[in-house]
Amino acid sequence: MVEKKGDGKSTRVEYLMRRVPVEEVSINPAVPELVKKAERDGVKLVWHRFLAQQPQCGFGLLGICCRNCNMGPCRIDPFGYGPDRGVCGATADTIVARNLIRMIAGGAAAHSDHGREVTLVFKMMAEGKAPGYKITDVEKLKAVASRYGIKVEGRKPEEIARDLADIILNDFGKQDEEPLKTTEAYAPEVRKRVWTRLGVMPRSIDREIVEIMHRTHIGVDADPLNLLLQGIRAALGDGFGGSLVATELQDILFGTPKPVKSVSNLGVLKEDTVNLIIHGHVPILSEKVVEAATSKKALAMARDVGAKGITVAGMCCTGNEVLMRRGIPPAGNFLMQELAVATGAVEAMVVDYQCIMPSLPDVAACYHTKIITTMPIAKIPGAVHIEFDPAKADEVAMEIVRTAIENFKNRSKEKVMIPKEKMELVAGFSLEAIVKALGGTLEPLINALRDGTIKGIAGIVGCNNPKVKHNHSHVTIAKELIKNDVLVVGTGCWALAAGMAGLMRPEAVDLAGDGLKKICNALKIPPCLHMGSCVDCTRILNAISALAEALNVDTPDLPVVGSAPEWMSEKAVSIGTYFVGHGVFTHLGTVPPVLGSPTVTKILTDDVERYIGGKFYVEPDPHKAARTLLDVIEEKRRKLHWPR
Ligand code: SF4
Ligand code: MSK
Repeated sequence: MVEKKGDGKSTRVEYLMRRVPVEEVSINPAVPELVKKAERDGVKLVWHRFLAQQPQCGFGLLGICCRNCNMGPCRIDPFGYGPDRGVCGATADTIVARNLIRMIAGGAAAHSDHGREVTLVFKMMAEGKAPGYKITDVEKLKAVASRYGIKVEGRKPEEIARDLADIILNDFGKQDEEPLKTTEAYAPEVRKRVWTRLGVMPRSIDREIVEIMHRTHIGVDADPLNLLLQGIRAALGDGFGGSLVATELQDILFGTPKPVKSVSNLGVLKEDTVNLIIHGHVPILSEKVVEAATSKKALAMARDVGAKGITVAGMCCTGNEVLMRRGIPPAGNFLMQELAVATGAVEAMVVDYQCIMPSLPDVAACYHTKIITTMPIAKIPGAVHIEFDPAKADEVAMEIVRTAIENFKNRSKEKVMIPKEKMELVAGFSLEAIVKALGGTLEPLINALRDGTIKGIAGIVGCNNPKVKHNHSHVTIAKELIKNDVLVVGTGCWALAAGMAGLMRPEAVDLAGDGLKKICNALKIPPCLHMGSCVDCTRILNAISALAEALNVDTPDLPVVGSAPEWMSEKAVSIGTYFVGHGVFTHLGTVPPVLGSPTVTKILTDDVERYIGGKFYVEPDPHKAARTLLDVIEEKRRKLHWPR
């Protein structure tokens, strides 16, 4: 990274940075401000490392390298002058399809392991073995249990919870050919028939992931279509068994989100308080950290060290979880995690798992911040490890908060620079909250869609990626869609981007078309709705399924589109695939590594629509992408004979 360039003065990275003006890395003014500060402090960030990787491997970008066995690694020449097969005989089609579904396996594994962890804690709670947890939303517990056919009348909530946990846990490792109980409980009947006909109905969450690893081993499945179908099956297993289960049980444990006001961006950090950031994905520990940090005991400890209080701020999807349920202000999304440390004002960043940059301890070494890992499956060299134990959640949370408070004295005032940017937002639009805002039924939304007051619904999700300007595509696409009367709902780092850009304030209705503005004003909602974290993408799917059932159509018939404008993670590949599995036209704003196989590219962006109703569409230009999404919505409305 610090390799010398020819002139002997500047490093390669500095040379490259000169080609990309810092002002252009993000639409968020707090970002370039802190990138410059980090550079002054001698800190390297994700953008520097991205530039140091240039040019990135062309074979990797096209998906045509394979190292699935030790006869390789093998590469296919995309220009036809070199090898057209790997040593074993695998073609570009086979290699690309195998690589892609291994990404799905990775994403499905991450989501579903999150779902498993929540279910295990939920079960411990129901058995009285996790005293720090309780059932917060009994009504939701009963509603969810009833879907699975569990008797709820006349029973204690803990008894119902035990039965629910057992059924859900069984879905992870069962060995029969029957569909997941969660798919049975939640998927529309028409979709179930489509998936059964195609042979993509998930049988067991773990099994579909294992089967991907088996099929992509040297010398097993070489048929690209057959491989991709298994990718869809694993993604559907993730959607139902992993993500949806995580969402539902988290709601039961911590409360189903309802609209809540907060503020976002790095300006939520404060100079005179202990600043503690919670980052990652699973709210099991972070909920407890918030409780501990807001306790009188913690406040007294903070005052003892000279702080005015404790500011807890969120990052990435753990941030979304505690924002939705507790109004905890999010400091930023994926690309901003190192910048939060570079403010020099963060006493501790507590991480659980997923989307946590291993570079955090390196950045923290320039300041006083303690990076605290908490999960046995996610340790980082250079971090402090305080292990989560569900049986002692309150004690662990207090130890973390104490560690942050004790670190306040080590803060160096000269190194502190907190950007002033912050933005008000309203979050917490679970499906239940949306239905409540609509007056208890989806009917008003259906009527508005049918008569064209709202033209359609777009679910925008996914990450940040240094390949594109931070938050630019997220915000551009959302603005274009609301301007054209499309209600935008979304999750993950998109939700944080939209919040920081002011699209989740009631005032954002001024950016909406007349029809959408009318509905938003009547319901007192912003035109972009925060539906939660990455696993909460299933809230969007539940909404789509409910609309389709109410209208007596299949999900692909609805004027609904999906978009992941700045995606980067394997989880996003799995999410995109289960959206397509639900028949949703799904836009990807960064190019997936599939172009090395025209066959696989055509299956994903064309053929698959004939079988399943949805397909992928790849377009890095956010304006063009928004235009196409609007065209798709218009075409769907035309087919439904709805006014356009
Ligand atoms: Fe090469 Fe085939 Fe081994 Fe892949 S599986 S590394 S293509 S020999
Ligand atoms: S945090 S998976 S960068 S959305 Fe869910 Fe953001 Fe993507 Fe992680």
